[in-house]
Amino acid sequence: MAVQRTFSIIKPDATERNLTGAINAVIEKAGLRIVGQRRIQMTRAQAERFYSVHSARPFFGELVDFMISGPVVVQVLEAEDAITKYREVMGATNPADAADGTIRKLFAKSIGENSVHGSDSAENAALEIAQFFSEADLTN
Ligand code: RTP
Ligand code: MG
Repeated sequence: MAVQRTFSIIKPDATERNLTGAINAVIEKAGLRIVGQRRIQMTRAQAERFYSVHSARPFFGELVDFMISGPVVVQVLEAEDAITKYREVMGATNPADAADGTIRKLFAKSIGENSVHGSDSAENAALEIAQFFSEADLTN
């Protein structure tokens, strides 16, 4: 597997509790390099576009409201097999199901307020990175 990039968001429940550094420590310890990072307040339009795949789900409105409830940190992570590796480091969507040592087990509050996002495929990683970063913002 070649070196790959994935897109990550540190969500509002985590920025609110000053957990950016603690989460980045877990990310870097796992061998993922943070090659781009920015703290932003997402607009409703940005959050709706970002999670448009879930627009028909019952939790969509709640999810968008949550994602704009405070600042987020958008980031690009690079490693060999980064997409799968970061999904493992994040842990299961519901922290009650997440393995010990994962970010969601350590920090998530609930299935909705679960501290981080990570891309689920190479195609989505490319689309998500392009929504928030230009190539010139990224350096390893
Ligand atoms: P993400 O996209 O944020 O990395 O999370 P994921 O792949 O583990 O989970 P996904 O199924 O894509 O869901 C996206 C986000 O929606 C919220 N959610 N709430 N209330 C609920 O039942 C529910 N289910 C999902 C979570 O914030 C989840 O991360
Ligand atoms: Mg997802």
